[in-house]
Amino acid sequence: MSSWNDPPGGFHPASVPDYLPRGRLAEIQLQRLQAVVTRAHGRVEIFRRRMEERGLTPAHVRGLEDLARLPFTVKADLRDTYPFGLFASPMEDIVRLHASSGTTGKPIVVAYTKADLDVWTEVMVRTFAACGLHRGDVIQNAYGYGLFTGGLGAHYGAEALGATVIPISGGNTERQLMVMQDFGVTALCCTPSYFLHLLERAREMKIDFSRLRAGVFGAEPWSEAMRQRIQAESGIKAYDIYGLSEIIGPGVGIECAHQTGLHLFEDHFYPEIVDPTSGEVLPEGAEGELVLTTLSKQAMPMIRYRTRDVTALFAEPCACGRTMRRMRRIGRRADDMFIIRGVNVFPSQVETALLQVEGTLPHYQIVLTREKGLDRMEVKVEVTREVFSDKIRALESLHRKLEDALEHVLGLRVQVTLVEPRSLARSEGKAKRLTDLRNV
Ligand code: DLL
Repeated sequence: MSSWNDPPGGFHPASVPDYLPRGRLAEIQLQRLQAVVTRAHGRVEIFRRRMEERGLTPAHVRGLEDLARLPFTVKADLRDTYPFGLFASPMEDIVRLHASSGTTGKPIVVAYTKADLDVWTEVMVRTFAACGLHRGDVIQNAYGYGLFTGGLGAHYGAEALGATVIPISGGNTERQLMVMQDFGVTALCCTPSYFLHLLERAREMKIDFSRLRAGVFGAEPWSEAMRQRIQAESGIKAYDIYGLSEIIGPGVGIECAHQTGLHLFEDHFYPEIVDPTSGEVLPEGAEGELVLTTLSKQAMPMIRYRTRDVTALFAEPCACGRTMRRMRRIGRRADDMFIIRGVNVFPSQVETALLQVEGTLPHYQIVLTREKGLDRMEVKVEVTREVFSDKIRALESLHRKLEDALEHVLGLRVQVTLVEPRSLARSEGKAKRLTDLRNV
């Protein structure tokens, strides 16, 4: 029998949960929801207490619509119960811990049983398959190995797919490029910002990685404009992968070949969209905060976890045949908005505006300062080598175009500073593009 890790041709969709009829999927979801609520209620004190405060028991979950009655879980819950307070399995059953940065000095800790790791591997296999990868592919995994979930999460999935995995982890750009060329790498996993950096160095070093055909890029927001730029410059197909430590790590959602939204692995992670302020569930298609419930996690079930990531869900069938609902790419977080002179600004808007203008590189920094009580926003953006060596008039014209593009998108005139190519810091992991110096 064929399975999802066979090369195309032997591929048989019916054997993959991604193609389950919606009715059957809903049955599985409800069964798993009831089991996970029972588990969390029986084993996680804070969840049981919140249920009791609402007069609820697991028996109240009779349909998927009852999920909306359950209490939310938020990042602060992980901090307040640090390190192991939300675990629903005894320590002997926990085979892996990961950690991610929290809102204070301490990280948040997440745990996995053997069965949880198997689910994680399964969703990552399905992720790679959606990107058209299979046995015979050579996958370079440049997500960081260690407490970050990106490295090991992608690693075990790629191995189970039957691909050849290169566990190179993040950093050491020259070695990354050498390996990519010499080992005939066909797919690369890393953050989109790190790929831009690799691309730039490859050009300088005259490295050819013409066998590379896919990038599995995520762990940070990136715009559609950025994708177009990456694809045009590299000739590869750039897929958006989404996930978060609290839910499992990478492997919560992935784009298919049609690149029209990320399919969510709904048989394991149940999505809702809520109003970020009131918490009220919003109708399908509405933009709001993504809330996820893990349907099969044992060690650390998350019931209605508020991701703070802003998106929208849609259920129209996709041309790829997958029945799993899609979410729009995450352009922004509910909490990354800043206000300049009364205008709300999201970093993603800045990226979109900058990439509309020819002659700039996709490397930028937003700096917020306050002088005599007045907020100032400056956008530093790298120009291409060609523009940089151009006449002053060309630079002036580019400068004006960028300020106009930003004003058009933001509704605000901000200062643009053109900087030399390669003068802004590059990241090996998640990019940090905003510096707020207003209250220092
Ligand atoms: O970033 C897991 C991951 C690893 C995802 C590798 C994809 C690839 P955390 O460090 O816990 O986990 O960060 C999770 O990163 O809530 C989003 O705000 C952001 N994020 C992750 N993927 C995307 C994406 C990993 N594709 C947080 N687009 C999430 C936008 C993303 N934001």
